[in-house]
Amino acid sequence: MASTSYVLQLCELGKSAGLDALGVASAEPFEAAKGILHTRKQQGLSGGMQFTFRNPDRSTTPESTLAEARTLIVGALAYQSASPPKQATATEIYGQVASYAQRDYYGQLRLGLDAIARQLQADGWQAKIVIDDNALMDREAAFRAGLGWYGKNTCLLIPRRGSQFVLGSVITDVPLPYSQPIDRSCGTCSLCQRACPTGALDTAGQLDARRCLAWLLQQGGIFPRQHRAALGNRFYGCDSCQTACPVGKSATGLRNKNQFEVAAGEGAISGGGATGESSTGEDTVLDRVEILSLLISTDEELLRRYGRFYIAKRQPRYLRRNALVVLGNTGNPKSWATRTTLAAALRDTDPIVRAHAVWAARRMGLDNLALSAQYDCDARVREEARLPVEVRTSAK
Ligand code: B12
Ligand code: SF4
Ligand code: SF4
Repeated sequence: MASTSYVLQLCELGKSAGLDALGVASAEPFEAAKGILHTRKQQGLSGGMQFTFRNPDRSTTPESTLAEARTLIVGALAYQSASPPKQATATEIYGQVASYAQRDYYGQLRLGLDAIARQLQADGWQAKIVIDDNALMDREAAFRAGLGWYGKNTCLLIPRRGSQFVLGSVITDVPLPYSQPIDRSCGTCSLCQRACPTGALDTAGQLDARRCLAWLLQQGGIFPRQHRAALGNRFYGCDSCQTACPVGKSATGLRNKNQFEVAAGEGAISGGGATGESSTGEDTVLDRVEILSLLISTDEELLRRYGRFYIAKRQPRYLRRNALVVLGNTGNPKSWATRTTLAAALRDTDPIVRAHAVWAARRMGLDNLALSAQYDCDARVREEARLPVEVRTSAK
């Protein structure tokens, strides 16, 4: 077995490359988590998601990624809280991008884990990095590596720092001493459950993906009608169950990466703090999207601008769909720019775009713009024209 000082040396490398917390765990299969994946699927709570649900054996068995796997070195990288939503004007309407997607945090995390993997390889060990990959349940790895505990928002909470972290692992064959999992719970707090706009979090700490806005924005097809109003101005991802969480909010500037406090995770062998911002070289901030300009953009432009997002089947129509729901919820019906853009979307060749444009128009009280939709050749568009829509109070 390699010594604790070797672990500390690896952690030091990760910290210097920007990681905020690190822990070490056994690469034994995650048997309990596998059972949970199967149960959630059977109960329908996975809402058609693939990800780790596609092949539960694989995503809970590190050996399926590296045959000789013995150890997981798990790293966490903090991301900044979302900037406050910018106010819509007559000509500009903004859709909010969730904090974790505003920059290429996964790229930064990869740099940190890569520093560790390269050292392991230089010392003759095998090492593979997995980040947000269907091959491994990242939160379960982080839990086992003592980085934090499961909150009722289902996220991995790091003590005193909260859940605004991305997680990833180096799977390796080196035998190392393991960190201890943290025995902690949320106690009587239930702020995240109450903050969820769609009631997607149950009291048993489970997430119902069929109601989770973060998933509904990524899923293909028609955006479920019953959750459109709750979407508000969210364009990609949802932060509500994390921003409601008090853990990590007490220390000043804790969520600001530049001032990030260096503090060791309790169960983890070593935690760390970034001394500066690492950069992947193409690290641009994308905290919000301008809805009207998105709606008049070409497919190529949309894929170029938002290509790092998870977009169902890589079809830009789903970016337009999400933008139209945001438009219905926040657009100004008196604005000429809004009406013109909406009129164009109502004539779009794509029925998914037309269907959501009908809803957006009606949500803003602009039924007159969408009258011809009742004769549309596509049943989904006709349905949007027929079913009742609650007109926004601010649009009346
Ligand atoms: C599928 C997925 C989603 C789905 C489903 C999320 C979910 N809760 O399952 C959707 C699209 C909704 C989603 C949303 C988000 N995601 Co996501 N997602 C994933 C992915 C790909 C797999 C997660 C998974 O396996 N889920 C399956 C379920 C069964 O797992 P679980 O909920 O973790 O289950 C455990 C707990 O429930 C616990 N448990 C069981 N019973 C009980 C009971 C109680 C009381 C408690 C407390 C716990 C508990 O044990 C279970 C098994 O380990 C991972 C990446 C990866 N490869 O791991 C990222 C990941 C989980 N997502 C991440 C992020 C950042 C998000 C968002 C914050 C993004 C956003 N702002 O929109 C939201 C958060 C929503 C939320 N509350 O979870 C991070 C989480 C980081 C963290 N600190 O936890 C991950 C790890 C990506 C990464 N590599 O950083 N995500
Ligand atoms: S991400 Fe949003 S919709 Fe999903 S559980 Fe959290 S608060 Fe609810
Ligand atoms: S808001 Fe409360 S219940 Fe939810 S994760 Fe945070 S501490 Fe736990």
